[in-house]
Order: sequence, then structure tokens, then C-alpha cells
Amino acid sequence: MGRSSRLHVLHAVAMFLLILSGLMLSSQSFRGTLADLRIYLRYAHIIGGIIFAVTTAAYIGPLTVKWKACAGQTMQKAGYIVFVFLAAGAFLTGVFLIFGINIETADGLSTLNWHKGLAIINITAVLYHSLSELVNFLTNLSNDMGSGNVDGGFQVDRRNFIRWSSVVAALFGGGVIANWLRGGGNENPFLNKATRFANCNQMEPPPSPNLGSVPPIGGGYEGKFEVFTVTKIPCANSDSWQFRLFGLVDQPLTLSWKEFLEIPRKVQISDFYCVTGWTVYHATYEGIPLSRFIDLAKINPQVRYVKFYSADGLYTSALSLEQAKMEDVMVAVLMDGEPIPSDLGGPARLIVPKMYAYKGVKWINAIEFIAEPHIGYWESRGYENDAWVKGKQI
Ligand SMILES: Nc1nc2c(c(=O)[nH]1)N[C@H]1C(S)=C(S)[C@@H](COP(=O)(O)O)O[C@H]1N2
Ligand SMILES: [Mo]
Repeated sequence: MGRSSRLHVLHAVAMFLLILSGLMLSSQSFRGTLADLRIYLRYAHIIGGIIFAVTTAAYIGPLTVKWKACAGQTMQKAGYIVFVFLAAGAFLTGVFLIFGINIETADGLSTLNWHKGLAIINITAVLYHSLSELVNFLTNLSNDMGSGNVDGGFQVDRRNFIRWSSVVAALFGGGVIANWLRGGGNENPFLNKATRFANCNQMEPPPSPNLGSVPPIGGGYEGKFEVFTVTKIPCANSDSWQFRLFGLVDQPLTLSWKEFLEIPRKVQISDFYCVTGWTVYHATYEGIPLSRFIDLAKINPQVRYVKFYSADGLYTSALSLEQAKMEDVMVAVLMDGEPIPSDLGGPARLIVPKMYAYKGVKWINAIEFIAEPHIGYWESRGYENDAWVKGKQI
């Protein structure tokens, strides 16, 4: 194999690794039972990205030679520019994701969306390139076998093929981009944002919003929530729902929905950062500040950490007592003036605005006050226990 074809193989292998691990990372299957693999998938994806970047850089040399050789061939040149632009964009957004750098752009377009969007265009380009090369190869093959129509026929077919696959690729790419611009996914754009999500909870009465929740002082959130869960989404009913405070406390409590709603709530505007690179801006949350629970339960002096449980029976997370006392940590019941739907962790979910959202336990139903650290679900699978969002550490 020559030097340039070895480079091509390496580049193709990196691409394959990236596409495979990328698709797996964005699939919900690698939460839940396969969650332990997620952290390795992430490494595989990063290594694929590094090989991809190196092989792309190594292409710059041969490309400049070709560039000079194809004077006048505008399409060819445009192709090279697109290749370099796509590769650089995917790589740069990937680096941003690794270092948790947010690019704030239009509604719904977080760093992760940019990365995925560029990846999809890249994949389309790779498919197009491989297919047209395959057609090229087959054409040559049949030409070699001397199948009559040597110069004319196949050429035209091939040109047609390329033209049509470009149209398909453009439509596909355009559709994907339009979908993201619209704010994406399987959400119905005609519904109010909070009610775009499924809600299987039956909570009576619903929490009555405080001043500031309706209309939401944040003006409605911007961005796009991904619905994350590691189990089946649990549905709550106010008849059986309970909220427990226990551990090293003088006053263990089991609150009914009605009692829970009697605790005074406050309204705040918070951003919501997922460590995988998507962000939701200025959501208006109404909830019970964690400090109220600390007071209610009358915690003992030995308490150093606070552990949070989910009604899904599996997910947990924890904060140090000091972190739990931050004034913006709350158990939220309303977002933008509406009950938090079950998809997004309702009837009650934890909000820790200064930290990544894996601290924000969905379907929270118990708080335990403890003396020793607890390592939560994602924390035990490699995520930082101190989950500070860059620049927000107190
Ligand atoms: N019970 C539970 N809580 C959870 C999770 C989960 O899988 N289960 N995922 C966490 C992560 S990683 C994020 S980013 C947010 C996502 O919240 P959303 O599904 O409301 O968008 O919830 C956090 N809390
Ligand atoms: Mo997350």
C-alpha cells in the first residue's frame, strides 16, 4: 500500500469509529443497563476524533498539490473546501464538548447540536463519497470487461447518479438543519414548550403558581431539553406519592403531596447545563429551597453530605452540605409556570444551577442526610463528583 492509500484507510477507520461510537453515545440504550459502557464509548469517540484530526491534517499536503493541479475546476475546489470546513467544524465542536465550552447561539443550537449537525453532514458526505467511488470502481470494472458501451453510456449514468445523490444528500442535510432550527426532535412545535413533553403524572391539586411563575419572569426558556432517563419513566399519583426526609436528623418526615405543597416555594431563573454539551437558558423554576428541608428535618451536627433519591428506584446523586445550602438549590415543581412533566422529572425534581444537570435528580422522592460521601449514579461511572459548571464554583 502506498503512503496516501494508507492515510486514506486510517482516515476511513477513524471515521467509522467516530460514526459508530457517536451513534451509540447519542442513543438512549447506553443509559440504563449499558451505562457503564458510556464512559468507554466516550474515550473511543475522543480517540477516533484525534486520529480523524491527525489524518485530516495529513491530507492538507496532498490537497494543496491537487488544488494546484485542478486549476479552473471550481466544483472540485469547492469540494476540498467543504471537506476541510466540515472536518475542522466537527473537530472544533468536539474539543469544545471535551472542555465544556458553551457556544450560545440561536434557540436550540447548543455545542452538542452543532457537533451532531456537522457530524450528520459529514456522514452524508462520506456516504456520498463512498458510493460515488463504488460506482466509479464498478464502472471501471465493467469497462475492463469490455461491456460494449465503453465511453459514453456509463459516464452519463454515473453523472446522473451523482446528481441525484447530491439532491438526496442536500434534502436530507437541509431537513436535519431545519429541524434543529425549529427546536428539534420529536417535540410538537405548536404546543407550549412545557407541554410538548409527555406527562403521565396525576397530581391533585396541581401546585398553584406564585407571583413570578405566571407569566414566567425568565420569559420562557430557550434551548432544547433532551429527555434523559436510565429506567422506564416513573408515573406519579398524588394519592400514593410521598417525599421522605431521613438520616441523621431529629425530625424524620414523610410528606404527602398536600403537605409538600404547603411548604413555601420561591421562584428563580436558572440555566440548565448537561455535561454532554446541551444547555437550556433562563428557565423559570418554582420550588422549595433545599435549606427549608434542612431546617424542617433538624439535621444533626454530624451531617456532612446530602443524598438524593429518585422514584425510578435506581438514580441517586449527592452534594456536600455546603453545596446543598447554596441559595439556588431547590426541589422544583413548576417550570415556566407549568407543572414539570414526567418526561422532565416531575412532579418534583432537583435543580442545582451551578452544577451539571446530572446532579438534578428527576422524580426526586427522598433526601437523606449523611456523614460520609455518597457517589451517585453517573458519578460512579466517571463523572466528577464536584460537578461545577465552568466559572460557577462558589
Ligand atoms: N432520575 C434521573 N435523574 C436524572 C437523570 C436520569 O437519567 N435519571 N439524568 C440526569 C442528566 S445526565 C441530565 S442532563 C438531566 C436531564 O434532564 P431532562 O431529562 O429533564 O432533560 O437529568 C439528570 N437527572
Ligand atoms: Mo446530563
